[in-house]
Amino acid sequence: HKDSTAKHWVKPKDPLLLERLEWFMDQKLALMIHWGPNAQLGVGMSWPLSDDDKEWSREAVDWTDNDEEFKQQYVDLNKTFNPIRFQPDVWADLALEGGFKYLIFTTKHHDGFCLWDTKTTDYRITAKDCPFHTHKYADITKNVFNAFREKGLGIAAYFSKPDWHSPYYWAPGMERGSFTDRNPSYDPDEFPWLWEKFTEFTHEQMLDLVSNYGPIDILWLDGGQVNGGKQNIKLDQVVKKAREIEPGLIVADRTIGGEYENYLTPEQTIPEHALDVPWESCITIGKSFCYRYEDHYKSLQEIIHILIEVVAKGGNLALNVSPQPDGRLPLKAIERMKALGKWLDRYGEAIYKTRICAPYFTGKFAFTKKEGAVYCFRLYQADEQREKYMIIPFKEKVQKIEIVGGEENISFDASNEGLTVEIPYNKQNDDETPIVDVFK
Ligand code: FUL
Repeated sequence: HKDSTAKHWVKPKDPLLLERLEWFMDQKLALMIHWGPNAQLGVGMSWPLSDDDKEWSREAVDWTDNDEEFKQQYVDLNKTFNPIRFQPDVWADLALEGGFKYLIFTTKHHDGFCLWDTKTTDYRITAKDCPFHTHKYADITKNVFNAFREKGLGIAAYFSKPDWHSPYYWAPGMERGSFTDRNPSYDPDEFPWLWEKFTEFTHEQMLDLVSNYGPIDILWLDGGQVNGGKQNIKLDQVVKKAREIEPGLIVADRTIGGEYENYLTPEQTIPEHALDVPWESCITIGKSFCYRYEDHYKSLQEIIHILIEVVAKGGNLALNVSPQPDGRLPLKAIERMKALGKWLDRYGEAIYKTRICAPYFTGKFAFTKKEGAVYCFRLYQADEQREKYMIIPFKEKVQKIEIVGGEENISFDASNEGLTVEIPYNKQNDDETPIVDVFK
């Protein structure tokens, strides 16, 4: 499930889509947001409903027996979800300040709860039994998308194809909620009429999002198993219709390979080597994709190093941040987002719109390139002192070397090993924990 490899990627034929993928590769940094009623309990999204082994449902529950009663409590969380401190503009402002270029938002996770005003189900944010339905921002997806779009940020709709709430996803006589695996809980060949219903339902939801919540840049389709093989939801048909509404729509049908996986989406991991196809790693700022009352947040240094490694290997980073049940982003996340934005104000030049450049990533050094310039990051580990002299393992001819953010050229010597540079004292950063030096 986790290993996306470049050989799965199929180059689209549509020139507009290729252009959109270049746009995608320019963006580099997405704010991914997993949110829903589950935030109230501070448990993982959807997975507490599953009987899967702990490894797969790794972020599910760590404090209950995961029994039937608990599952019912989870399902009923829509009746108490009332995020009265949700302010979409504040999220969008923070995203902008943090240097994020596009949003990936969970319109519907596997649990089936819809964060938009869809006619297809009552299990949604705007239905009467959800206390938030009277709020001015009740249509959360619409308000989030509009707020981000107004700030010039790109929009990706995360949409789970598996829908554990849909009656069409369960075989007749089968208890909804007897989750055993990644589903569905029946063989589509045995109940073709039911699968047909499920396919229609899914198409309607996807097309509703594309036609009424657009313009959408990316359809981020989770649940690769629902498409391939028997669980065929005729993605070709729905994508065709979606692209009539939204030409050039990027589709990330995860982990399935083929023409609807326009980019690869490794999860909680960075590929070992640089990949010369479009890709995006989704990585959480804490440990979980969902809001936890106690979570261990990555340090600014870790986040920056992850971003550099991802970009040097040719990918985008989708950094996941999960809002609290009241609608605000957690303070620890806000602090890191702001600090990341500050760092990107200075070094973003070496990140955004760059492409891969050998020797890519060595652990100590990372490289990117743009418009005839090569950028080099010297990454410092947490306990490392800043270096005054270093040998950059770059063997091509260079005319001059600058420190990004500073104007002056610095002196260097080219040898077989690479480029020996000396950092003038006044050009060294004065940050207490050195994170990187960036050369151009
Ligand atoms: C996975 C889901 O099961 C996780 O909960 C999360 O949404 C991640 C991004 O994708 O497949």
